[in-house]
Amino acid sequence: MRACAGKGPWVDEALSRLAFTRIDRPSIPEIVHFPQRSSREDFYAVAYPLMFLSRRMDERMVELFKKGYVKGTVTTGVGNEATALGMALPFRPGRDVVSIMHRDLLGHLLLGATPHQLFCQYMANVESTTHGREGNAHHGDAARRRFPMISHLGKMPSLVVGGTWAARRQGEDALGLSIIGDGGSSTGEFHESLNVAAIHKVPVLFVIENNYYSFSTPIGAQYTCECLSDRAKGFNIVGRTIDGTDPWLVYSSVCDALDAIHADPGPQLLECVTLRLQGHAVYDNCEYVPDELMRKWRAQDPLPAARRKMREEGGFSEDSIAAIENGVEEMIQEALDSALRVARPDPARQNWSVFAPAAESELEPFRAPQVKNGEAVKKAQEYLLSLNPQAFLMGLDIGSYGSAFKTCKGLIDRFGPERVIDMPLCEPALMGFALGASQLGLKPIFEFQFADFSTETATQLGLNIGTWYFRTGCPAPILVRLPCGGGLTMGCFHSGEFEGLWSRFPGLKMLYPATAQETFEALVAGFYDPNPCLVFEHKLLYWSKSGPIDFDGDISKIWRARQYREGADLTIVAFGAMVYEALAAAQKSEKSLDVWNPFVLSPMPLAPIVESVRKTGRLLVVQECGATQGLGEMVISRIAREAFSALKAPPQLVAAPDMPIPFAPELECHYRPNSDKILAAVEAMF
Ligand SMILES: Cc1ncc(C[n+]2csc(CCOP(=O)(O)OP(=O)(O)O)c2C)c(N)n1
Ligand SMILES: [Mg+2]
Repeated sequence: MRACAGKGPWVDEALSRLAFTRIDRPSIPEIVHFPQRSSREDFYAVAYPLMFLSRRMDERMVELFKKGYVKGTVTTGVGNEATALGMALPFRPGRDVVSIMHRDLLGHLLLGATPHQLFCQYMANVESTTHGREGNAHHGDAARRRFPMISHLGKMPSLVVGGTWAARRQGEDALGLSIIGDGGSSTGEFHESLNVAAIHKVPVLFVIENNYYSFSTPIGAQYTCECLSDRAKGFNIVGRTIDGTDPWLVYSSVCDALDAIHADPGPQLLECVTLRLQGHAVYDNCEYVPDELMRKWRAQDPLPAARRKMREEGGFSEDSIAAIENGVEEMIQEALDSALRVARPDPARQNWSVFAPAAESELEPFRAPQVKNGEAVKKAQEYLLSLNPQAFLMGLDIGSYGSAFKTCKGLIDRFGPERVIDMPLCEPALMGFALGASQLGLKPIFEFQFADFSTETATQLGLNIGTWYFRTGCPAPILVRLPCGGGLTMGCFHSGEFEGLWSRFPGLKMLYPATAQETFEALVAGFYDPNPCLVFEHKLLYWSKSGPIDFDGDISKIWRARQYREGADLTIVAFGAMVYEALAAAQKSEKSLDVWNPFVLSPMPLAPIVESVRKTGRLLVVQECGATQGLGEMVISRIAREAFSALKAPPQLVAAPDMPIPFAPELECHYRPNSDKILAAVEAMF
């Protein structure tokens, strides 16, 4: 084997170091990556030392856990080394897009992590790849395309699909590697990801590590098909099931699959029937696995078999192998000793910001005389797509149909189906796809058909994307558009707002415009911000409200609360379509009302509104959704704490009742706040 030019992963160095420990010939070859492949004669001299390294590191990790150095848990790959080795070895660190799972310590070592980093990660010290912000197997190197897994199984394949797709779209020949267990393969998003990859012909190898159990649940309670690779038929892709305890078979099958998906891009599914020779995690003694079965598995342990083959097929003597094992043990001990010397994280020296810092940028000014809010959405997207070749739109029915509310009409004609992409109906995988694409330099603009469907993506958007920067240090610039709100007789599944829900997830920015100008500004600011930004677009306003757009190109001025009317007697804070109801109430009222919209919902710029309340002494907040679903109560409590002494009356909230949004026009009208209700509330405050 020859080294793959330009690669310098830790294992190359480790293997060359082990080569010196040999007592007799032959030497340990260096690793090659796709499209080269190792010969069988060379294979075990690489495979066994690495599998041994992985086994011993797993065992040391368990020891450390028992001694209290490792927190959280340890889910070892004991028994899975042949699969982990064979699947990861051909991939090119930093070039291919991968996401490694909790039994793949060896996959991490092969694709860029060092033993020192892994020990640091498990001990959660300052040199852990997550800086102690996440633990256990939840690590990677997002900047080098090794996406860190999250606990929620089934959530990583879509990122690999999006990342690989993005690399390909930028002219690279990247390949993807996505791993899942037999249990994780039952999740909806795993299937969604296969479907998206098949439709968009993304060359991702999906590996299922079938180790017969999902925690304590045997495969008989997990699925009914004969092989998990049978599921490939549903996506019209190639699926194979192989013995995952045979490292050469796994390796050569993966190489075959990569040759095929490289020549004719598209996904493949490879099920490796592998072993879990220990409990699910350190706390699990595995008593639910019958003794006889465990004995049978132990006899199939891939490690002694690989050792034998290193001797028999690789021509290594017993002494050389023992010397290599000693060399591995020494390397592990060195890594552990150095990890134990690393400092613990210091809360006082943390950067606690959940947001990536924004860079200053001057943009092209944009002006339009009089446009409807929905037209402003279209113009903003047109502006962004034309100035940013890396931007693309994704959603349902946004292509020739122009999206449910026509806010994308005509964009496909100008920018083509490569940049205005009609996606299949699977919001969770689409959101993961957007995250993956954002890591490879593209800038997704994601349209939900209705804000209501955003609940489908609570994990992907709220947990994976929201925490991404905090965990990885890599920004996740994704613009998410949410057509929201009621007043169109659409009932409780098509009329929600959800800003309250999404505000509960740290790491997401949010904007809620009311005017055409604000709509344009919100989309532009959200797009250029390095963080995930949610823009709530009230769909009642799309075609009922209009105004000019005058954007001077200065983004920094956008992130501020908006004032619509100056008054001395009472401050009204209104969200979205309620801005217009508040203004109508102000028109009718005899009192002089100061009308505001926070506009930026997260992080909310309340200072000027606090000043307004200090001036007026009265605060009334108006929101369209129920009292406990929105941000009104939070606005009241924050302002009351800051301007308490200035208050002349208790602050009030006009909100819908805490109930689902009713359908019939009469019922919905009764349910929604309006200018009369606001006026009544204003009067009651004097
Ligand atoms: C969506 C989700 N539900 C539950 C869990 C809790 N959990 C963690 S690992 C695991 C078993 C996973 O089994 P499998 O996918 O077969 O992988 P294995 O651990 O066997 O490698 C479960 C249920 C989870 N992580 N994610
Ligand atoms: Mg399993």
